[in-house]
Amino acid sequence: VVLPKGDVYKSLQLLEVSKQILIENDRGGYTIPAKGLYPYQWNWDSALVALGWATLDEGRAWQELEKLFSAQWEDGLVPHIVFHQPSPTYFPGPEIWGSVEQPMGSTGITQPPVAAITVRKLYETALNKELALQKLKELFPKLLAWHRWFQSARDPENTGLVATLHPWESGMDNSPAWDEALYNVPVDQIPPYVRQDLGHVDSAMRPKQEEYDRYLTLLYRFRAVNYDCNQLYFLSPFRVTDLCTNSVLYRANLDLRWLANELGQDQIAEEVDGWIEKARSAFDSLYDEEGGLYKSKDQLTGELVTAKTSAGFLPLFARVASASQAADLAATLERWLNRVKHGIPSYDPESSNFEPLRYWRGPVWVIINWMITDGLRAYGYEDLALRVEADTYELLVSHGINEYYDPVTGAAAGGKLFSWTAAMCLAWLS
Ligand code: 9WN
Repeated sequence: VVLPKGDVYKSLQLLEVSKQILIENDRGGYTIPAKGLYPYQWNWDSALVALGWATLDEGRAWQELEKLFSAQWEDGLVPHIVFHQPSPTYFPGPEIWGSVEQPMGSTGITQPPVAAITVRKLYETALNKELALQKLKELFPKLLAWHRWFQSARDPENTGLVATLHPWESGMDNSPAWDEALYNVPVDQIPPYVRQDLGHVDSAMRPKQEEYDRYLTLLYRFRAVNYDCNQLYFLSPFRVTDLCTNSVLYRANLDLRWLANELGQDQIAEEVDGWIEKARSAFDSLYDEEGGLYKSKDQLTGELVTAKTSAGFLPLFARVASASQAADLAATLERWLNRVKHGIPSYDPESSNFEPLRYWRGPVWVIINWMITDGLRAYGYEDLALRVEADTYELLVSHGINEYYDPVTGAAAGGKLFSWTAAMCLAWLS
């Protein structure tokens, strides 16, 4: 980040606050995203938070991943939430994913697979090379098992792109990209429930009740078959090709292949190469040339979704866009940035149902800014990357380290003292 003159003091303050947030949210080897609102270990949060820990304590960064992978299922799935200790402040918790008599240790769905990207970054930048090699050797087979699970459980028809079966798996729960597919899910007779999130943040910032009814309908349907990964793909009434998951997976596969080469695992590198090749050509089917943006797809209708979201820029982070697609994406991004005070909005600010404060339906998420700027740089759009970074810096300095921000006013929103925002700050400014 190029800091405006005289801002060194502000930056140091920001770094100190970020460090304190990670320390406060540390639960002994894993980091909760935010007190009260999210009291467990979340999958992609942890993988990103490890990048923040790496700037403070390499051993602690590796530990974050080890804790996450300690919950890996036998079939290879790495769960979206790990319930290390009971907590009454989050719904749905272990007794809903399992039962009151037999609570589960984790959820039975996953999240965008950031971990291999983190492992490569930690390994490449490690000061303690010996520790890094040892941790890489321990984690590599686990990463591989998870990526194989994506291929077999989430692309059983060999399309080259993986399916996402629950909005929570996408990490962008109530994104407008899921509106059509989610409202096609019939709401079952589900046990009455009380949401806990609304006790922590304003309901105007959170997903709506009709969305939660469907999130739970899906959960109970999956629970009924014990989250059997061979059945879920075929029985889920919600099945999408999510751009975020597929972009992160594509990038993670590039990094997994790099790690395999580093370990001299040629055969595995070839296997991963096969997945990359298949995905590369399949990605083109998600490109909306007219819109100048990639789009997610509803696998059950076969249609690209209509919503234009910030996930549409993530093929840059993946490195899967062509040079001309990257040019279109950069032009679209500039248009979006010109419409708001602070980028990057999570939803097209030109849309009539753009909501600057409601979760994934407009607000700025610092983790997404980090991914998109990484991608812009890789394609040579340095000025645009700097513009987004300056915007992000301004949000952090003026509004604090929150879950997300209003792109119109800059106001901080969602959970406070938020771990992955703090971690991105450390990774960026350190
Ligand atoms: C459900 C923890 C998580 C993030 C997701 C974000 C939100 C959970 C929720 O919080 O999702 O997983 O209850 O809203 O959408 O990306 O991992 O920070």
